[in-house]
Amino acid sequence: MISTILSAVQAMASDDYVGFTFFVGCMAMMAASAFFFLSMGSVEGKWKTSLLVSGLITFIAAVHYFYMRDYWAVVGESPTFFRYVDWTLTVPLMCVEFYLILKAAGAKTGLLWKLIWASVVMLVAGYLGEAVYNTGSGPAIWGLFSGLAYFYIVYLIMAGEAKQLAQASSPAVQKAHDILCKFVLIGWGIYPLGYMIGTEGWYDFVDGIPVDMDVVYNIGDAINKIGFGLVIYSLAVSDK
Ligand SMILES: *C/C=C(C)/C=C/C=C(C)/C=C/C1=C(C)CCCC1(C)C
Repeated sequence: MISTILSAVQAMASDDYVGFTFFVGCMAMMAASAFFFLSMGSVEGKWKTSLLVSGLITFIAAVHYFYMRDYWAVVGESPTFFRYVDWTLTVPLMCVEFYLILKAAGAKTGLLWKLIWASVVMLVAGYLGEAVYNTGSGPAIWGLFSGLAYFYIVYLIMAGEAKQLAQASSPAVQKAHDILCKFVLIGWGIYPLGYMIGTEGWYDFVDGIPVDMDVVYNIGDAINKIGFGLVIYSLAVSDK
């Protein structure tokens, strides 16, 4: 596998933005993981698990990025399968982050499961639209289902149960919750854009956008996975 990687690196074309962002993604996710894991030693005990989860999110992504980079270099197609396995592991862990910071205010595992189930529905529907029913109106229909689950998550954290818990939390937790909400609302909003660009059967207005779906997904992952972790990190160092 190493030799495959090396020969693929040598062969990477200078305009291969997908290959390039996969490569940078590997490094960024690894560096972020090292940072989050090593920071665990310098924060209060109550924040250690949150930082551990931040590190796991970027670490799981790093491993998948190595596979995806390789797959793209060798097969030359979008690594849809690895992409969705990665998301199915990391997005529920991002839901765990919400639960962990709100636990002191009384968050119950029921809320956690709602978030996790909604994220699984969102991702399974997205996978079906991208990889299984990816012709005709399939992508639009499954994309809609996926979008509904996404908005349910947005509702839970910005207006529903999680929001109420955040309001009953310390100012530092409240602030972190607000920023994480913005990541979900704006940062996660990058993904449906990539989906529309990359999946046949979507509206024509995105067809002309000269960016590859995987570049959009890779930028989204870097912003959201590392960004989420940094919000948790700054909460952990500011709230003793
Ligand atoms: C680290 C990975 C993250 C945060 C992935 C998030 C993915 C999404 C929010 C995907 C959402 C989608 C829709 C809302 C509709 C179209 C299909 C998806 C799966 C791209």
